[in-house]
Amino acid sequence: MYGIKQDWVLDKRPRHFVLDDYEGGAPRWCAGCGCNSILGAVHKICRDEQLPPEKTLVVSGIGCSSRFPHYMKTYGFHSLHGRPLPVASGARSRRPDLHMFVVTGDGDCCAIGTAHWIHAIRYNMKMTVMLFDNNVYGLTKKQSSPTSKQGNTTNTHPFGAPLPPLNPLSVTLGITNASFVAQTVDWNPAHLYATLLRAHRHDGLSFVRIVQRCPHYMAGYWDSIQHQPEAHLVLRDEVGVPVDDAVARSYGNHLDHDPHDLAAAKELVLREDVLPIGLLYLNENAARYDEWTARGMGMSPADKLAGLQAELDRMSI
Ligand SMILES: Cc1ncc(C[n+]2csc(CCOP(=O)(O)OP(=O)(O)O)c2C)c(N)n1
Repeated sequence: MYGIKQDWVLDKRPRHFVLDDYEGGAPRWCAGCGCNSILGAVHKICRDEQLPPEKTLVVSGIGCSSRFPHYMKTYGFHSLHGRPLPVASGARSRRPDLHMFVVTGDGDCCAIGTAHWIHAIRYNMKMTVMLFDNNVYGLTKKQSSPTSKQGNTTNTHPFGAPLPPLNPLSVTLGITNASFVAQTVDWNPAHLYATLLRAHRHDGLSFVRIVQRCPHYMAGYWDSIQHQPEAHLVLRDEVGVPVDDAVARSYGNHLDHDPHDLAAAKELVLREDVLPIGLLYLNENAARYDEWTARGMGMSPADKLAGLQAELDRMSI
């Protein structure tokens, strides 16, 4: 006899994900590119948080860094230059069930995507936004980006970038309704992992600037920080990025910083003597636009139609 047996039960086995469940194609980034360590951290976070791959979405713009979704075995959207945030906001507005990561370069976010960056921060929809800040346009072969240091030579400014750089953290901290702003570096895997994990667990939009090496076009550019432990200032607080022994041993400069203090955060990000790493700012009470956009999602088609009809009736003369 054909058909499903009456006493048939669905055997739902508990699922356990390993790194292989998140690792997509082999990365084509240069050896030593900071993108590689960030990818490793995100793979580990997915595994440690046991995020179902089919419920995880990585959205990127265009750039070397934005190849990221190809190296994830999750859903991915390699969008347009400067547009990962509107794409991610659109997805989030109707998909509260997804785990979402956004990858954006300093050209992608701080030049062509600036308007979207400002509004996405204000929308505060739940997603982890990673700014891969290598201070250069990598994919298009070494043009100045808005975050390039003054005097840095590039193909667009062979005699040195003429303007002082835009500070992506000061900008973000200046945007209404910002809720989570952090900084880390690609060369310390323990701090990178802890920062991104803390960001992922935040209920709202977490913005993490990752200081990132581009060994091909910017060889040695970050050496004065990377190879000098005292050039890092590790921020500590109970609700901040946890500092484990490995990080504590690597860097001697520590500061107790209350991330709820916006004025202190704004001062910290302007410091040029040290690079503050950890959670700079946190506002757990910031309004969430995705809670508003998801309203009515449970409505039946009949209820939606009835609501529409009622509105149309209101307009009848
Ligand atoms: C609308 C549009 N303008 C310009 C480009 C060319 N373009 C592609 S990537 C890029 C800059 C990439 O730099 P960044 O965002 O810093 O990423 P990286 O490659 O350094 O990771 C530019 C200008 C494009 N693809 N689309």
